[in-house]
Amino acid sequence: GGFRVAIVGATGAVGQEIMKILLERKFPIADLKLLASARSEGKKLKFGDEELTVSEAKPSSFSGVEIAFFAGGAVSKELVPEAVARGAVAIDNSSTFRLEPEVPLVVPEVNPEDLEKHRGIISNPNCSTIIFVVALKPLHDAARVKRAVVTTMQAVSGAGKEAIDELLVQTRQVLAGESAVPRVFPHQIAFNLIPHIDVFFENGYSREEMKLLLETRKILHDEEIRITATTVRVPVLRSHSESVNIETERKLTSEEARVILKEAPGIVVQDDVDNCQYPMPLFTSDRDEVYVGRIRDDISHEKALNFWIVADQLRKGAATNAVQIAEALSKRNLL
Ligand code: 2RA
Repeated sequence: GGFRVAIVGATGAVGQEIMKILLERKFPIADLKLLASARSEGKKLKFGDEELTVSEAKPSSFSGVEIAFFAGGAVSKELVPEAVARGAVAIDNSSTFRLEPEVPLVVPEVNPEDLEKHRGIISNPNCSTIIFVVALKPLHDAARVKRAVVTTMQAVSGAGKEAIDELLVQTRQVLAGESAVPRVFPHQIAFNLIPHIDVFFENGYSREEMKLLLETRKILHDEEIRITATTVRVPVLRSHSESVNIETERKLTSEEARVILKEAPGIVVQDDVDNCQYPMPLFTSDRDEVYVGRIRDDISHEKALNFWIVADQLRKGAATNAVQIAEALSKRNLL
C-alpha cells in the first residue's frame, strides 16, 4: 500500500524537512520521487535506509504521482498545474495560489473542513501565518478577535539553506574580527535585526506583513478581523517568535485564555515566569507544537490581551503542516 509521492525542491531546507517528517510520521509511501532544479540532477539523498537520486522537475515528472509536495518558490507557478493535470493532488508551500478563491489555504487544527472543496491544489500558509492562527483560532472562537497587533521575529531558516549558512558564516566572521558580507539579506544579520522581509508595498508594509493579514482572514473566514504586523528577521536559526496583542469583542481574561489555549489542539502553554518558563526558539526547534506564553491582560485596554508564540518554522511552519494536510486528505478520502 501507500501513495506515490513526489517532493519538488527536495534539496532545500523545507524539502529536506518534508522527507524527515514523512519518515517520522510513517506516512504510507509506495514510491517517492525527489525533484529539484537541473543543477541538482543526479544528487543522492538518503530516505530512511534507501538512497534516492534527485531528478530535474519537469511536467512529465508527475505522471503517476498521487501527492506532489512543493517545498516553495517560483517553480510552483509552472509545475503545480502540470502535476494536477496529471492527476496529482498538489500541496504547495509557495505563496503562488494561497489567495485563489478555489484553493483551500489550510492549517489542519484550524480549518480542516476547507479541504473538502479542493480541486487539486491545497496551499500551505506562510510560516508566520500558520503559527499565528493556531494560537488565535481558539481565542477567536471563544471571544471573537476584533484586532491583532503582531510583531514577528523570524528565523533565518525562513529564507532557506543559504540563509542558515549566512548566519553561521557571518557570526564566525564577526568573532574573528573580519567584516561580515551580506548576500541573502540586505544587511548583516549576525548580531543584528532587519525589519524587512520580502518586498515593500506603497502602504509601507512588506509582503510578509500583508500575508499575515490576508491569509489569516481567509483561513478564519473572517474578512472583518483587523491585523497590523511588523515582520523582523532575527539571528536565530530555526524557530519564529511572535509578540501578539489582541482586542476581543467579549472580554477575555488572561486566566480564561490560558485555560482555552491549554485545551486547544497543536498548542503547548509554557507560561510560568516565576520559574523562567516561557517559549524560546532554542527550546521549540525540532518540535511540532506551537508554544504560547507570557499570557497577560493588556493593562492599557480593558478588552485586550498580550501573549508570546514560538514554533519551529521548518516543521509546523512548513513541512509538518504540509504532511498533516496530506494525512487529513487521506483520512477524508480526498486524494
Ligand atoms: C520567511 N516566511 O520567513 C518567509 C518564508 N518562509 O522568509
